[in-house]
Amino acid sequence: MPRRAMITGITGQDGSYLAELLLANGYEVIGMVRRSSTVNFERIAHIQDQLTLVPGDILDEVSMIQVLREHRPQEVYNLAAQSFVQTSWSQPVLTGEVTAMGVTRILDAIRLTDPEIRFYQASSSEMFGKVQETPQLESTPFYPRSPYGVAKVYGHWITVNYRESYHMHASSGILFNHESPRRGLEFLPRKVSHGVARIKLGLDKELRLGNLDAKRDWGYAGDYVRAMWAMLQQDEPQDYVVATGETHSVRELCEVAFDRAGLEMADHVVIDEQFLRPAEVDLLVGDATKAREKIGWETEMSFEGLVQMMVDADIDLLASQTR
Ligand code: NDP
Ligand code: GDR
Repeated sequence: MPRRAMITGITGQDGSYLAELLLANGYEVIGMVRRSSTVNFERIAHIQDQLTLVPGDILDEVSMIQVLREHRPQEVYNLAAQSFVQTSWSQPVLTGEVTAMGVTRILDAIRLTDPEIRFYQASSSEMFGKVQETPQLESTPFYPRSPYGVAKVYGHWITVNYRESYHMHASSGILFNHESPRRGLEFLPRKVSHGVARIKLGLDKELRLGNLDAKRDWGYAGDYVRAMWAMLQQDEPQDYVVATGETHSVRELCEVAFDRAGLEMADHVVIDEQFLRPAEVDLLVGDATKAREKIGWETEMSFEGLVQMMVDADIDLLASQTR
């Protein structure tokens, strides 16, 4: 019998890469999708015929109990979230309902239907926020700096709590920023790769950005979903930091991207206050020693390679759309 996994957030960046990985590993993949007035399956269109997509919402526990009862997965990956940090200030309550309380709802749905299910929670380096030590690892205290970060801290601790209260196989992956050509257009690296491509093709002249000095540990989403799967294959549930161990500023990322397209960053980047945040996370850099040693996780993509791949992909995409 093939193993069965259920993914919440399958229509997102990570959901699409994780679904590909699980299919390649011989899984039957159940994707929970929320109702919307227009279909948004772009990221999974190429594998849709191999997936079972079922309706459900992380805001609605009954819908998840229903899905779990009907499809009986052995593994559940909770990727659903309001995941854009900036939006979490304008929609703090929604962010809390989805990104924090949503985790309790799915954990409880699992507890009620089949507590043997192995559970993955998509925790985030945003929980470290105003960092208390550098680099950040599993034992680093949290100090979130946005409603999103606060919600993720809740999601993280409720996962730990269900593990300790009910002996569930629940693990939390503290993932640092990871990107790809499938990243949403509002996130910085994709905004830059897409903006550079538009300028290259003569569709735009400028790219409006916020804080160029923030530093992040950026990796490739395709590498990071391997860590999610590996965590659920361990005998013991645990929490792991997943990161490259390198940090770069927004400015450096822009330089690599503009350079790839043969353009000068200084000619096109404009600072626009609307993209500054009420509280910033200045520096993130992770120490993934535990993930390397315990689950054998390695990153394969370099920072430059990632940014260049995203710029190339956006130039190809826009060129094909304008032809
Ligand atoms: P995306 O924003 O690309 O995807 C989020 C997914 O959540 C989408 O499929 C979205 O569905 C779904 N979703 C949102 N609200 C609900 C809801 N009420 N019910 C059910 N599904 C919902 O995020 P990523 O793929 O980048 O990230 C995946 C997870 O990992 C998120 O939890 C994120 O917070 C976390 N994370 C991401 C990192 C990164 O760098 N990418 C780093 C650390 C953590 P729809 O398509 O319908 O909007
Ligand atoms: P982040 O990602 O907030 O780290 O959260 P994002 O790419 O949005 O921002 C990275 C950094 O770039 C700075 N920045 C800008 N950001 C955006 N989006 N737009 C701009 O114009 C801009 N200018 C500068 C930001 O201030 C920030 O410092 C991502 C999300 O995927 C979360 O869900 C995830 O948990 C964390 O990564 C780890």
